[in-house]
Amino acid sequence: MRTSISDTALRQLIEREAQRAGFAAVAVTRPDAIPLAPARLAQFVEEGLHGSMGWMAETLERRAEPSVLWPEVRSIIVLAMNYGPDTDPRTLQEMPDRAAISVYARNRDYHDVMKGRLKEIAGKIVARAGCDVKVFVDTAPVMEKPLAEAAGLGWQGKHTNLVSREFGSWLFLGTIFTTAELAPDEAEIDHCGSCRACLDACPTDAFPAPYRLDARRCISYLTIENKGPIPLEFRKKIGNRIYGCDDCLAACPWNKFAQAASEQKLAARDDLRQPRLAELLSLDDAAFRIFFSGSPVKRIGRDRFVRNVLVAAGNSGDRSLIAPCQALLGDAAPLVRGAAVWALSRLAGPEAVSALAHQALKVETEQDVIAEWQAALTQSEPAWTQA
Ligand code: B12
Repeated sequence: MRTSISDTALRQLIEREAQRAGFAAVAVTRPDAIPLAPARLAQFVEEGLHGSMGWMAETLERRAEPSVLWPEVRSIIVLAMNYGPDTDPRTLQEMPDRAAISVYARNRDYHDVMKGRLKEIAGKIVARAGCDVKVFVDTAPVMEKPLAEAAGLGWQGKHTNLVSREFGSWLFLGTIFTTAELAPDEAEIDHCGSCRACLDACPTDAFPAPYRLDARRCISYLTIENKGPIPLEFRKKIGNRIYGCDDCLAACPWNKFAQAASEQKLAARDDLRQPRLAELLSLDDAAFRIFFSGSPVKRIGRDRFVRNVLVAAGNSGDRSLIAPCQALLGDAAPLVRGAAVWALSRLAGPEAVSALAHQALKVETEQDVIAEWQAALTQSEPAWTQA
């Protein structure tokens, strides 16, 4: 039941509360404002571009149309939080003994930071307007980017993420669905022009065309969503990126207007700015959980994380990492053992690799790890001998 608050007063309340909660921008759209999204999402899934993210296919219908997710929804309030970095994340690529954790994951999990605040704002809206609300950040079947574009917060750039003229490519998105009828804002238009900086910046050629991403090739997917071994063709290209990737975002010229995040919980934790690979390689499950407590990194678990660090170690050319990589050959997780084999094949000489293989293959039973050894033994030249 709607109480007597005027539309203007409700709008003012939403803007005031969003600002108080630390959101950089807020705007409103209608549930039927993204008519092109269902077909595009369906095409994405039909072409298999979502890879192993089976939940994208399972939630297709309600994800594509907000009114299928919640038939009573009348308005969608889209909120954006700035997480702009204070330095260019690409500078880390020149430090091969260090790990690059993508900007979004260098402090608290943004889901946790945003969800509580969205609920507070939603609570205030309910108290004043007597409407129903639902709050979503990231994990719900909601197409946040096209909704944000329709609300006018920015446009979906060629890298497919929302770009803002005020905050560049560094915004997190969240939504409040409500049964209240709110006047919608005007959609933003595309300001990418002929620029293709983000497309050219991708280390793994993950964009089959502008505005389309093949998640299976995206380093973010490969290091976070992908549960198995990282396909060989991408390992060298991943460099030292151990959790997510910022290259397409960081290349965006609109970042010249971006501002460093003022939100302390989203500004980088000092020890996650450029952590040493050597230290990360030594994390066991307990140490991993403590080090990444409250961080989004925690959700991939220690084994997948160490797999990623081993790929970066293999790319480092740093022979002081041979010993910690070798220690992981006996790890309980086949995923870790396999990645350790690859790292050593890039760091140690052929004689050392062949001696290690001889020992390991006497006891190894996992097919994936055996295949890694076979590949390591047939590799003609280890990386450290190359220019
Ligand atoms: C699945 C997912 C991923 C997947 C797939 C990414 C993708 N592009 O789909 C992976 C794991 C790869 C990923 C990576 C990242 N993600 Co992500 N991800 C999501 C999630 C959960 C769903 C996105 C989705 O619906 N994808 C399906 C595709 C079909 O939708 P789409 O990208 O909007 O596709 C559109 C275009 O293809 C377009 N299109 C197609 N053809 C054409 C043609 C023309 C001419 C035009 C104009 C458009 C167009 O139409 C489609 C529909 O709008 C959202 C959260 C959410 N619930 O929305 C976060 C989200 C998109 N991710 C986010 C972030 C921060 C990231 C990373 C930057 C993290 C990192 N640093 O590693 C990277 C960026 C990689 C990239 N370039 O996309 C933020 C983006 C914020 C923003 N400003 O846009 C979101 C919104 C989470 C959040 N709540 O803030 N992510």
